[in-house]
Amino acid sequence: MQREKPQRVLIASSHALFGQGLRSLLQARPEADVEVVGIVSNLEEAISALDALNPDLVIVDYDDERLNRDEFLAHFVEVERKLRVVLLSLQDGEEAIVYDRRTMAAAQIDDWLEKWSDSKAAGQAEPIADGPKNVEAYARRGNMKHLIIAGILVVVVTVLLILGMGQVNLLPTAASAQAEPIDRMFDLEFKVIAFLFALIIVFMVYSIVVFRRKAGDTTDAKHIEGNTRLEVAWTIVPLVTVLAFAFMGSQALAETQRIDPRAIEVNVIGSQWSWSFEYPELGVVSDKLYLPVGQQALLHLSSADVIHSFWVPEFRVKQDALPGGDEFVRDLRVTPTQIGEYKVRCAELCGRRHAYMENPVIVLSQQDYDGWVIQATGLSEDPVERGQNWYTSFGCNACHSLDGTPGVGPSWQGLYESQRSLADGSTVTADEAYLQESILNPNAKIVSGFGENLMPQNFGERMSEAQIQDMIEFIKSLR
Ligand code: HEC
Ligand SMILES: [Cu+2]
Repeated sequence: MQREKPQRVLIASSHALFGQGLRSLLQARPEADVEVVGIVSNLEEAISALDALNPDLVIVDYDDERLNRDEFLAHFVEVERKLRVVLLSLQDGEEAIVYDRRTMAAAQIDDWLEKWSDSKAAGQAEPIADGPKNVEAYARRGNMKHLIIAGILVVVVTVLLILGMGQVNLLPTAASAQAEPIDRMFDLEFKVIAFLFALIIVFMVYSIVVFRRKAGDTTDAKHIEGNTRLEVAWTIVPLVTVLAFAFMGSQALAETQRIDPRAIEVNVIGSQWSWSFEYPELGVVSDKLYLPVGQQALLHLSSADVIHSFWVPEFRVKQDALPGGDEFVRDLRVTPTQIGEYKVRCAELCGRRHAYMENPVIVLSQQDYDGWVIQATGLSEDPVERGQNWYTSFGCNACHSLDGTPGVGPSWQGLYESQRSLADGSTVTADEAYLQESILNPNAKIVSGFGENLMPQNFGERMSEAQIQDMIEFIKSLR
């Protein structure tokens, strides 16, 4: 290549040998047509030399640690004149690596070094060069830097997202035992989703900002053929994650459906556009759902017309109410854990007033609930009277008389606080605890003269605690 005037070269190195060696090397090749106009050993010297000597090319000693390379490059990038900067690394023997600086921004140098090493590998000739090992290591260090920064950003964004979402009350208070596993899953899923979101967005935005095309750069991007290790990883990791969530999800589902044999049964009937609640054990129908706290309720859901869906957000669980009769009744189990007033909503678009299909759900303490039952069933406020009522409605009267005549079981006349002689020869005072035990667990103590297993064993399941208490009050009144 022939020029009108020789290229003016400035050498930057604090090693005298580097400058002198390079100068004699260049001068030994007159066909290169270069003139070494000066040797500088630090940035200040270089800056003043730029003005004084007006070089076309600056050759910087790549291996000179005393020379702050980054500062050098950053400075020369800002210089507006047409200037080529080349990094040169002299190797043992006859070889030298040339890092051609061109007019790249400091941030681009890593990419360029990588590309350069690629073109080397592809067999393209570069001026005076060898030693891709060094270059690769340098490029890898650059990639590592980006990975570390992006990794830190991912962690920061994930944490911020999780904290931020903690501020937004996505769900109302949890007021049922079933809400616990559901919220646990939600929580975990949100955290994983926050991480995934951060992973995608951070890498995307980081790439857009940091690796955007510089003005005037018309070179092609690096061609990437694929990365087996990365592809295996991003297949296996999500697969395992999804399987783990499927497993935890099915366990959570099972937990929400755990059966309590003592559950209160309520028939829930949806209709356009309200809910109705039937308590078959009490013979009560209500437009409000009353439930005692801490006790499982087994709701049998059905619909009088179209498909509705029973949903109390505080309870989390949700189930469709279908028309079509007994065959289509769906069950839902809820164990309220917090006393309070909630609202059932219809979660299935069911017509014009679907949004207003709200009925109160009132969770009461056991005591208040018993009070409501008494009121709703129109029963007496007097426990003795209620006990007398249960005496016939639960069929105790078939075996127990009130006037002293023995039947299948002993008469209840004068029973309370009397001495009972038992089949095993011992005696016991018929106090409240004895009466309660005799009802819940009749075989625990058998009255002498009467047989085992004659009294039904299941009153504990059939009768509520309150009813048993009424029963005892009634027996006490027969003293
Ligand atoms: C099918 C018959 C039968 C029915 C129905 C029955 N019992 Fe009994 N009950 C017995 C017999 C027999 C005994 C005595 C044997 C024993 O102690 O288990 C007994 C004993 C008792 C005792 C202890 C009495 C004592 O003298 O020490 C109590 C209390 C009692 N029953 C309550 C009830 C109540 C409350 C009901 C209704 C909810 C009821 N029983 C229904 C047969 C019956
Ligand atoms: Cu509806």
